[in-house]
Amino acid sequence: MVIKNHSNLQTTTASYLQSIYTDVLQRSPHEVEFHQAVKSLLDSIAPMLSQHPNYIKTGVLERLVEPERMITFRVPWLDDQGNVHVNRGFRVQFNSAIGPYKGGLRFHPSVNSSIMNFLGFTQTIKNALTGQAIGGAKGGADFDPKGKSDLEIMRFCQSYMAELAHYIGADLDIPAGDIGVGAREIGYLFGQYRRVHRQFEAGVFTGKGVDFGGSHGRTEATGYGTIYFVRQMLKQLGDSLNHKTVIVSGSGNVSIFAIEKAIELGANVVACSDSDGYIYDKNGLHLPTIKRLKLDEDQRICEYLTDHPEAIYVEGCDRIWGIPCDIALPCATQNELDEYAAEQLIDNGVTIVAEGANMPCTQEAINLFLDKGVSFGPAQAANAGGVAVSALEMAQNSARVAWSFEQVDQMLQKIMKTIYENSMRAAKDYDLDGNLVAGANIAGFKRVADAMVAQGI
Ligand code: NDP
Ligand code: 2IT
Repeated sequence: MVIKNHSNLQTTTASYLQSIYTDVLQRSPHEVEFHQAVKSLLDSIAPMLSQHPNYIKTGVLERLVEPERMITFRVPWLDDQGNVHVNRGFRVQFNSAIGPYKGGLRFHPSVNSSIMNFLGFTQTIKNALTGQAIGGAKGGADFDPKGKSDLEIMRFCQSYMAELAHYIGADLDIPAGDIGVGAREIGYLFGQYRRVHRQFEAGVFTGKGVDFGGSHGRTEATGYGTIYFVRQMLKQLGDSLNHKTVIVSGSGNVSIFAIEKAIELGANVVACSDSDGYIYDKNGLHLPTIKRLKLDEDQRICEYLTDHPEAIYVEGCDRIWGIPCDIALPCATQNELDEYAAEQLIDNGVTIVAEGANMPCTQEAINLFLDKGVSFGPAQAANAGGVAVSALEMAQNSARVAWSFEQVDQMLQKIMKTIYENSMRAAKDYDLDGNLVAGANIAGFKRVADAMVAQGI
């Protein structure tokens, strides 16, 4: 490849980064979530870049912000009444410099190319930060699983995978779950992949059932990992989760297992939500009820009050951040916690905010947390436990072995500690002590960038 001879090497790093950002805006004018994710990374690495002009000279950023490829396709399916529906399927294979493309699938009506690109870009940095050999990807469809029958979900998954099967593979691209895609969907998707390829290629998916190649602990990994990360943040402050008041948004995979581990470590988790509203139970949420409602019965969170009339239900999920707490964990979706919510949390004395979801805090909210000395754990570090255990699942599939839950959990704890330490160290190296946003972005970026430069790709 041609190494760019940047005439603007003499100009400031800031104007160089601005030119990268302007190009992204021009090339993908409507992709606001993607713009936000790119801007956050560029802002974070600015102090590091001015000390390492080689990254500018080799044009690595120009390459990093452009996905290697995006595949879009038609997903036709039949509902239970025999009506035809058509959704749009996506897979963005963002970066394969350090390993095969890796990242989840999201089924949600809001899915579009902006959401895919922001998630694929973030995944690239996150995966590098885990220290494992996984590149970045994301996929999904603008399909709404809410209210669909089991057979409709199965038909949709089969139609989606009939096309995607041609683009993935155990050494090429390995999908997993995300919003709207859990163990049931992974089962249907994997089954369809096997029909297309006529071989048992376990490593092509992670998050599989443990009876057909799944890893113990993958279901719990993201939520548990977030709490292990928070434990490190607290340790730095000479504190622990014991008796802390915690609020967690969402009530899906990440939220439920974050709640479970937080309770196990002595916290009082008082609130969680779904997209309709939130529940507040000041004496502590009863997790078995939430699990039954959300994992077994596909119910709305307001149903919690049927068994727990002492709790309160409030319509509108964003108002959850008005509840006083020590620790806030946004675990639902992007941009769910804005500047106003951050102000409320700070006024109520929050000390730690960690992102279980991807990009749940707006940039304005993050700036406020950092300015006011709130300890802030960014998504690419705090929720990396899910994909880290996915990589452990791939390792088990390659070796045709199965580790116990305890073995996987021990490895997860170690990985989260290392991610925390590496992020803190990277921040310190550039005089940004304690800024985990900068530290995580710098550490993740450096690994991918070095691999891209070394390979000339
Ligand atoms: P689930 O589908 O299991 O749960 C999502 C939860 O968030 C539900 O409670 C859902 O409520 C709520 N939610 C979704 N969209 C919205 C919205 N637009 N507004 C308000 N609430 C919403 O997904 P996961 O728990 O797997 O994912 C949650 C977040 O964590 C996502 O940002 C995902 O990218 C991220 N993540 C997931 C990982 C994983 O391993 N699963 C790994 C790392 C990050 P409702 O049911 O009403 O829609
Ligand atoms: O955002 C994420 O890290 C995930 N949805 C998990 C990806 C994976 O491949 O396990």
